[in-house]
Amino acid sequence: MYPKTLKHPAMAPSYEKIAQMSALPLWEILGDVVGDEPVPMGTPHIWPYAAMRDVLLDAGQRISAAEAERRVLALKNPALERPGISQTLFAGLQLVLPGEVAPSHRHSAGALRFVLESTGGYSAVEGERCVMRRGDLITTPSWTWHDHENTGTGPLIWLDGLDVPMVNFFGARFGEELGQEQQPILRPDDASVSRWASGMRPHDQHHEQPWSPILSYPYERSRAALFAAAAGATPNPQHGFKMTYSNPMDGGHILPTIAAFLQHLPAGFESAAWRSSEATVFVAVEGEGTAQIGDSQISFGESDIFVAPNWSVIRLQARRDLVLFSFSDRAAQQRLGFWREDTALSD
Ligand code: 1HN
Repeated sequence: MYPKTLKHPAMAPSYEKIAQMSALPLWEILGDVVGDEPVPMGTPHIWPYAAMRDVLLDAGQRISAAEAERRVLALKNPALERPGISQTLFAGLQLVLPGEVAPSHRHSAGALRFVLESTGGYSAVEGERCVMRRGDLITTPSWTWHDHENTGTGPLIWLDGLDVPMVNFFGARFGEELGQEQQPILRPDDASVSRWASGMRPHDQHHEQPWSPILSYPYERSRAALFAAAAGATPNPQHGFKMTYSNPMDGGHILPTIAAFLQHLPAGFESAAWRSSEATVFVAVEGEGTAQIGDSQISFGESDIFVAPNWSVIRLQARRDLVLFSFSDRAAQQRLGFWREDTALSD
């Protein structure tokens, strides 16, 4: 608990007594409690998709989606104790085989799904089926019922991103099973896209919750928006062309805790260095590149997943035309008022 070399050795005789009283002399540990700037938590790391997919498909032969409840391989940061990809975020790869259903439940943790492989299927959220195609982003806000079904002929695989570590940090974890495999469907497929995602909103519907009423951001639309914005524009030095998935009610993030982004780096683009107080999970949707994160050099291709811990310096390079999806805890940090970035780093 105390530093090896005490700052105030003259006080040492009283430290045993202070410890026995379940107290701490702040003057010895102030730097650990406040400090000048963040210390990155966890380590940069990459999970190559091909290898993860093999293990996941093997699990698919041995345990059913119903038995598993959720057939998910959690991506555990090698430098953290808890099963998170960062101190604040949970990430996992989930497999649902043809004909299988992951049964309906709900919980305090909010989630997003980024679809990596699909021949047909959907995630049902709060009475609505969100169709799953590669590159689609689907959200499951806190305490919304959700179940998943593969209606295709091949494996359905996606990246799960959840705010589980944040919910657990607060000790606010609740959960409930529906008791039936699938929830009743109340609206047409992708109703939230047609109702809320066209720059219009329904006159007679209110949406007071702190998340986006759009539950699905289809890749076709997101990619088209990204490339339209990039056409003829100058890339941002740190991010290339980058867009934020946004809440049409207020322009904020998709979830109160998790922000999501899609960015395009043209072949050959080398970004300037950047860091921010958020931890970010990246997945390459198209192309390949390299990332320098802190002291780690990472080479990635399609569907590979890698993490940048909070306050780690990030540089991205596109070997081929690159589309990167990412999610981070920026939404929570901005709501709480302490998110910061630093773009003035010298190379
Ligand atoms: C969960 O409910 C799902 O519903 C996926 O698909 C991953 C990881 C931790 C806790 C709950 C799902 C999860 C999860």
